[in-house]
Amino acid sequence: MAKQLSTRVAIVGSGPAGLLLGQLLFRAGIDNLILERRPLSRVLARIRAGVLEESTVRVLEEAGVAERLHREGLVHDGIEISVCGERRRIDFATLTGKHVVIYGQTEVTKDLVAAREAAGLPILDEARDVLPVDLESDRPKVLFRRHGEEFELACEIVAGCDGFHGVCRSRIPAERLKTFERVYPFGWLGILAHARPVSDELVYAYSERGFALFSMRSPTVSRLYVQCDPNDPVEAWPDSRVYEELAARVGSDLAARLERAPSVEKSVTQMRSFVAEPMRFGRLVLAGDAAHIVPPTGAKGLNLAAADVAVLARALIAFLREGDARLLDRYSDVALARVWKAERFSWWMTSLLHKFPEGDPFRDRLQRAELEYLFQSEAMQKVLAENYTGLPLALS
Ligand code: FAS
Ligand code: PHB
Repeated sequence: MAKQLSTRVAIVGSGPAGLLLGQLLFRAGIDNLILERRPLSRVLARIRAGVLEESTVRVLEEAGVAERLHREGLVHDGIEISVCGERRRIDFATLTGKHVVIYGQTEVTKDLVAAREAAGLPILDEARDVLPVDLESDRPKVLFRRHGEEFELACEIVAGCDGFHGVCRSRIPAERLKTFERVYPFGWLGILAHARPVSDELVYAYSERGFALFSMRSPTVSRLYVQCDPNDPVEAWPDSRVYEELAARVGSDLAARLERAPSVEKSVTQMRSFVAEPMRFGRLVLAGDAAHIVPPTGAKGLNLAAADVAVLARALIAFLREGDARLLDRYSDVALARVWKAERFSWWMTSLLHKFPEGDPFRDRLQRAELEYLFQSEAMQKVLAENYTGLPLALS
């Protein structure tokens, strides 16, 4: 016999989307419970995104978890684009009056988990065989197993924040779900190293050998990426090869500043664009990577998750506190309007900066022309700057 539990919002997944939603609902006095498949220690150890839009910082402030972010985050007013060694700075402050904050997703997750634990709120990690059911009724449930026990969690809303490989999206009947996908013919090999960044700001580099990104987590920790074959095992990329390619893909002045410190983390990230529509089915709502994926070139993944949650939290608070379903009924449309603009920008940045496999000379010439146009046109630089720093967040 399954053990009976109940809450108002069952949140599946304790990544940034699930944790942020849980925190915003808690601060609005709405009972919620988070189910997480992995041990919490695994969740806290993940190295993922590094760039926060101002609107994401605002949402984290609203959640009451931005104090360390303001203390330790690095405010950046621009990035540099390098094309075969020649660089052009994209000046966010001048072009948009906005900036971004460099603060690792790992730290955002730690801050959200710390806030949840301080409030004495549960994260049921190592939850297995999670299965949302009765989603078209007004009393959905989530079945799961944990530490050998069977559970039945009664709720009013199931929030699918369980990422691209989660279970929630699959609980929408195929005939009610439309998906859109583009898989890229390359991946990113990323390393983390205790080494001073080569530049004060991020450098995105196009070269005939492939893309490279020089990012950071602090003035003494570099986060570095090189375009690689999507099927490359990390073993194919010893540090010596990573640093050789990083140096070869950017101008000699930056290459000379590359401190070749041993990597403390190394992983290959696949590159895909993906959207599932709608982001709601009955009492199930999707947020974050559960509903959409972007290639990380535009630094949008984490920021899109935060934007979904900013809208969803408002919709659930109105619905569960005042019985007002209007924003909940509009949630999918409002979220997807932003998602598709971020999908476009992420696809554009990826297509602009990566070396595509041979075979399409016309495409290659268009790419070089677009890079040249970006370097020459302030209008084009403004388009990049306003998308990179984040479009205005529509909450209804
Ligand atoms: P997440 O995937 O972070 O969280 C989902 C959670 O649900 C996980 O903890 C998972 O264990 C859990 N879960 C899954 N199935 C479950 C189930 N059945 N039951 C219970 N729990 C379940 N974005 C950038 O902007 N820049 C980057 O550089 C970048 N790098 C990335 C590298 C990698 C390897 C990956 C996978 C993603 C990267 N992203 C990057 C995107 C990433 O930051 C996501 O956008 C962000 O984690 C989205 O957060 P969530 O939607 O919470 O999903
Ligand atoms: C990172 O620092 O991990 C990072 C920064 C910018 C990106 C992608 C990843 O576009």
